[in-house]
Amino acid sequence: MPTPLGDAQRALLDRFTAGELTALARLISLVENGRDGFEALLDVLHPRLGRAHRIGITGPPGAGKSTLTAGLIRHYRAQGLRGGAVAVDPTSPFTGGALLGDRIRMNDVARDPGVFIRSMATRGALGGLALTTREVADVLDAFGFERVIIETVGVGQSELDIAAAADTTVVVLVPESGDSIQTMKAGLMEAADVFVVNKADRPGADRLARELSMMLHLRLGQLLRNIPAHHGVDLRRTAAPSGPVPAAAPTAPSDSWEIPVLRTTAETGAGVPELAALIGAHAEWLDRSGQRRRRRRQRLAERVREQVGRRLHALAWAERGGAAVLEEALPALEAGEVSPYQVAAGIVRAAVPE
Ligand SMILES: Nc1nc2c(ncn2[C@@H]2O[C@H](COP(=O)(O)OP(=O)(O)O)[C@@H](O)[C@H]2O)c(=O)[nH]1
Ligand SMILES: [Mg+2]
Repeated sequence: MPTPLGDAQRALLDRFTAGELTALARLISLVENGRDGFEALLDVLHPRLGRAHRIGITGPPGAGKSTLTAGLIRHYRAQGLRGGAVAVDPTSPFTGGALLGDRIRMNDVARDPGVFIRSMATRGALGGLALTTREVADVLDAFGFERVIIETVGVGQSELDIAAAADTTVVVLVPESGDSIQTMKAGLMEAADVFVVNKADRPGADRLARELSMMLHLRLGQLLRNIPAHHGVDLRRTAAPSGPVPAAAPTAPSDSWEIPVLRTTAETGAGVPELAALIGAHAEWLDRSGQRRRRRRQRLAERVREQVGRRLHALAWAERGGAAVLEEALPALEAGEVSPYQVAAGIVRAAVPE
């Protein structure tokens, strides 16, 4: 069991429950920095999770992810929904950071109590940045935000992991990335529930959108060929040019989600309502198809695995003196008197006595 809450933590939780934004900010900092008792706080918050729809926004740096995030939050606010966002992007933090442009765009939404925006510190996350980001998203969910946006730069595996933890993942590309479509990381393709071609005001946006649609169409066709025919219908035959269905128009089985491609100009807000509508349609599909339950179940199991890893790590290194054991063993290691495996086994034994 996590340690029980202390008085200060209980007081913080009361203010959090009352909807105080300063308490939310404080709690997020505790989680972000892995301060004493943060696991106990997350434990108490857990029953309050599950109301928010989580939206992952990922793509190359400068694609307009933050601009889109701000646009979506504005759109949700106009609908009376509250929106929280957490961004993992060391190159352009939401606040206090390098990009003046970001600050200006976020400022007008940042004064609103129904909005909370946070850039993640990318150092010192206990158990990894991806896990900590998901926990911050949990805190926003528990606070009562109906929409939680997680913005990440789609460059590395850990960023993709973050995006994959969302209910709906939006992959944002720009015309400049058109040439790289062939070489685009498979992971980024696989992660997408919705594709956005942003900066549609620039030349090449239409072409990129067409290429993406074509690629998705091809992939859908391939997918269908690998699905065994059901209800006596041979999908191969109906999809063939000579069949009753006109040329190359594979349609997905009725319970699958066809990944849409949308053009936006985030700077002017053009396409933002359409993006919100697509996210809403995907949310409905998640419910209808049972996918939301499946994804949440996987996420819960994954969280347990990650937390076990984090606890064992903390036990071995901080709480049962693993670092000191290693330090002490270094001369013997160097002299070849013990192997790294023997030292490691000793540290693990001290952490988890049999
Ligand atoms: N021309 C054009 N520029 C845009 C558009 N959306 C965003 N930008 C600009 O692109 C730059 C990067 O935007 P930002 O939202 O910070 O991108 P991020 O790094 O993906 O979060 C900023 O200077 C924006 O003003 C758009 O639709 N058209
Ligand atoms: Mg950004």
